This record gives sequence, C-alpha cells and structure tokens, in this order.
Amino acid sequence: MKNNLLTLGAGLSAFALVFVATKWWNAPPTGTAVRDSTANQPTGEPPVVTVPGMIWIASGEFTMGTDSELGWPDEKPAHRVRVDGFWIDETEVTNAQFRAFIEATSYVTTAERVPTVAEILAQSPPGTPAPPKEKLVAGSLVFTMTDGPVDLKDFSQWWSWTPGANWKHPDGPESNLDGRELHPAVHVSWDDAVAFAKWAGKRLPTEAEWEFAARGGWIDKPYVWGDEAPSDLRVFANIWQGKFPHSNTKADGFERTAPVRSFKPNGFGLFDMAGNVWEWCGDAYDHDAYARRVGSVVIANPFVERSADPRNPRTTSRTQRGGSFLCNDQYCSRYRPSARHGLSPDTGMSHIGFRCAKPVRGSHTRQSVGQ
Ligand SMILES: [Ca+2]
Ligand SMILES: [Ca+2]
Repeated sequence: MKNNLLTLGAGLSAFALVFVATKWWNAPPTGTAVRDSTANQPTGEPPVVTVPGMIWIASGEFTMGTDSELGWPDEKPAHRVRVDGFWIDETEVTNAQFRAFIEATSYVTTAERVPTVAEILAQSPPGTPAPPKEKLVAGSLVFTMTDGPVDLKDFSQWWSWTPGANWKHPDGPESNLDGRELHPAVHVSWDDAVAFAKWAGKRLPTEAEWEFAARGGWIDKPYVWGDEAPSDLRVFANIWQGKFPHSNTKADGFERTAPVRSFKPNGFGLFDMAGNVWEWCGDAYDHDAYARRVGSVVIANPFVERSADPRNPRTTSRTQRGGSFLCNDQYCSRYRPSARHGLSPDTGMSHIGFRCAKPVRGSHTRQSVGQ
C-alpha cells in the first residue's frame, strides 16, 4: 500500500510512520581512471537509429556491486555481470514530461488516491489496529528540515505525512510546479513509474543496466565521477552538504531537487546518476541477491523477480538506485553507483523519481503495475 517509508537507510510501513507521526500508534521499527576494457564496446549490430533524450549503452561486462568498506551488506560481494545493449534516458523524468503523460492518459498517481483500510492492514504488522476512516486521505511523505540535531533513527523527525502532497504539489497542497518544469518528478511510486514507461514505449531499467550505465565505463571507482569523495569544496552532484537533517550548506546550490542537467554528466553522458532523486528500477529488491550469485562466473542480464526485504516483508519491494538530495556521507552515502535500496511499489516521497530504459527489441524483464 502506498507510502511505505524508506528514507536514507530506515524502512517502515508508511502508515506505520504516519501512526508514529500522529502519536496514535507506535510500531517497532522493524586514482588514475581506468576504463573497463570490456565495457561499452559495441557487439553485434549497433543501433541504426537515435532515440531523442536517450543514450545508447552498448552491451558489455562489468563488475556489479562492491567489496569496498564504503558498501552496505546488500552491495556485496562484487561479481561479474553482462548486459545486452539498451537505451537509457539521459536524465531523470522531469515534471514537464510527467505532465505530458498525465494529460494524455488522465492517469491518477498513487499519492492522489485515497487508501483503503485493507491496503493499509495488508502491509502493517499483525495486530495493527485499523486506522479511523478520517485518517484515510490521499497524500505523501514530505521532507522537512529539523530545527536542530535529532536521533537519526527516528525518521518521523524529518518525514511528515502530508495530505494533498503529490507530484503536482511536491512540498504540500500549497506548493506547485511553477519554475520546476525541468526538475525531476517526485512523489512517484513504482506503479506510477511503470505506467509512465509503458505509455512512453519504454520500461524501467534493470538494476544491472542502471549500475552499468551509472559507472560510465569506469572500473573500481566508488563514485560515478571517479575516486574523490564529495565535500563542500568539491561538488559533483546534488546531495546534502552539512549536518543532516538540520543544517544544509547548499554548497551544490540546491536545498531540494535541482533541474536535471545541473551537474556534469558521467562517462556515458548521463546526468544525475548520483543524487538529485532516487530512481526506481524494474527489479524486485532482494537484500541478499548478490550473496545468492556467489559461484557464478558471469551472469547475463540478471533480473530479480522475488523480493526479500527485511524491512518490508509484506510487499514486493522494488529497487531504487542513485541516492538523492538528502544523502550525505554522514548518514548513508548512497549516491554511490553500487548502492541499493528497497521500497514498497506504492511509495512516493519528496526524493523519489525515475528514468526509463528501452531495449532494442522486446524486453527481458516483466513489469506490471500492482506486482
Ligand atoms: Ca543539495
Ligand atoms: Ca538520480
């Protein structure tokens, strides 16, 4: 059901968060750059057409995940993967692009729909009392900076269930998209992203495609731009500088989302593969997916169909990549290309967006709204 929460590392049913926030339920929280010689080398027939707004990523092999101490357990172990060639959007999907989809289809996003009691209880811990009907309103989780330092385990300090918040009103019902046409669309659920992709004749990238594309042809680099850790003095992407969640120096120029293309692209010409907004992938989220691949030499086009998410055991979690404007090294540093995160497919938040991919022919993944 909508709005399972995730934020920088913590995960909990969204309604659990709402309950916590409203105090009527307390849920237990559950160096020298080296090119990869095998990456992005054309094999077989190269594309004979161009796709506006997309970059062709030729098939190749790469090392997926990391064994670095920077990596979280779900990023390990590193292993070899091969992906077929594919197109991928140069940028995150913008508000202007998302508006065109809505106007053409009259699609109603998850955050604009009133949840049902059944939907809430299906994803709540056993024994959770049914919420009163007056609490069943359409909305989304909006980030608000705190007044001072807070317990970083208590995400309800900076996430607020906000009735009326959705892609058209990203900061709440009084906000709008004026001047944000080229910002990434946010409060977009996985279901919404899949619906957009189908309308556009595309699909979401697989995790393997996304990471292969994010690495831009480089190997053994912790960041999409190379080796150097970001700082107030060295800005590479729209992330969080300062002390999260109460002090943002905005050294990169942006407190919240930035227009796409505001920072240098990676080695493949892709923008914001680190930071700005999290990006949905097609795969289900399996925390132990890489551990299950030990023993394989090279895995071709991996795609996770069954989720195994300790934080969201009652739903098919879907994977997000790239981190957001809320990430910093003090908390999660999930703007690294190997970083992964799982969330319920009906969750949209202030820092969640997406981009699309497109295979040359057909699709080797299955993506259906409601999975
Ligand atoms: Ca920023
Ligand atoms: Ca991004």
